[in-house]
Amino acid sequence: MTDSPISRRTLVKKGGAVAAGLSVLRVAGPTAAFQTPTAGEVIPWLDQPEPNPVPDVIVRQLTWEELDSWLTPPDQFFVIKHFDEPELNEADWQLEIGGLVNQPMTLTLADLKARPRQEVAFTIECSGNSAFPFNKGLVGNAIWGGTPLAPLLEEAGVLDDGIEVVFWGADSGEMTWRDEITITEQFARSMSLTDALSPDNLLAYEMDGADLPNLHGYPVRLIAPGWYGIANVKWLTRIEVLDRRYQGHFMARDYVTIREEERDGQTLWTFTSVGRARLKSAPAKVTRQGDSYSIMGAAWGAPISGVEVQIDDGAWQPATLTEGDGSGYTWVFWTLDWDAPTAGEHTITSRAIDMDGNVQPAADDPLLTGKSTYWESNGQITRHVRID
Ligand SMILES: Nc1nc2c(c(=O)[nH]1)N[C@H]1C(S)=C(S)[C@@H](COP(=O)(O)O)O[C@H]1N2
Ligand SMILES: [Mo]
Repeated sequence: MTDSPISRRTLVKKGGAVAAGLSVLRVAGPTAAFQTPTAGEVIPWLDQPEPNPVPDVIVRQLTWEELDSWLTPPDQFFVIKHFDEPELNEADWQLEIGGLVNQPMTLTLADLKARPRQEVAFTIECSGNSAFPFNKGLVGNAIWGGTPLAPLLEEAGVLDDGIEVVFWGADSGEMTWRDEITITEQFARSMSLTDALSPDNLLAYEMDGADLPNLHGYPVRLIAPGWYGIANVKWLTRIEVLDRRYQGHFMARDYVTIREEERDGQTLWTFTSVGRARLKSAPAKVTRQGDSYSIMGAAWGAPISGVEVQIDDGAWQPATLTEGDGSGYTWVFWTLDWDAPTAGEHTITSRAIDMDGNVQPAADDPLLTGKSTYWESNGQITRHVRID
């Protein structure tokens, strides 16, 4: 390290970037009644998640009542795995970049770590979250560290015909198509070349500063901020550029949203692959301190400008945003004081509003009721609580 003004400036700049990434900034005034949004005794929801019928797929979920840090502790971070859990090791692992590129590449973990390191705080949500009574907690927030994808694709030199980038994981499972063809398909998801070249996409090898835990994709996963969980391919082994759309199981068969829409009085069914995150919020918990009650929750899926809360059939009340980083990639925490609730059962519903003024849809919005698949269920969530 030298004392030259340039390196000092760089240091300050780096320090600032790290601080911005690691610390959470207040995006609104201080909360009125409590020092932290989580102080006090938690009153558990009456509508607890039902038993998980697919423990091999939904390995872990967030318990909303336990939410008290903006970064989700790894042991509370939800896990989804559709196939087996690969056990990759650094010595054998390598990443291939191929297909329609000038210069195919083979990279080791050391090669990736030798490249520029970048961090992004990103709240991942599974697009199936809150679609069923057993999956209320498929969302979590972490700081992901790795190397940006775009410069690697540029170095490999995508050929003119290349329009699509496929990301393959090491996990695979048996798939039968049209009752006739049974194959072992590797987990894969794709993106358009334009989307893949987003400067925020990372080949991530760290979660909150430590190696990726195995269940989160060790040694390397794609982190595509702003996309639903499914795009963030874990246990990544191969990236390939194609001259056509990729139609693997998780692009074209599963994680497809089917909607019934009206066009000029006619019914039209649309089929779209699950893509970018959607505006959403959830009440996390009700807490009590003496006679004072407070509701706290989270909002994510877009840059959040506000959250409103409805208690029973009352008016929508603006909540106070307490923590967030303003990036639009992470969740924002909110609180609302609940003055003198009456004894008995109550419902609590939240709705997020984004910077463009869009409001999270009600559960009975035609956009959601016209949907026959459960993916992308970003409707308002109502929780039930009893005050004694
Ligand atoms: N290789 C691979 N990547 C995957 C999956 C998977 O089953 N295999 N599941 C996807 C889904 S559906 C989600 S919601 C996220 C979940 O990420 P997490 O388990 O790290 O929370 O990973 C995605 N990436
Ligand atoms: Mo998912």
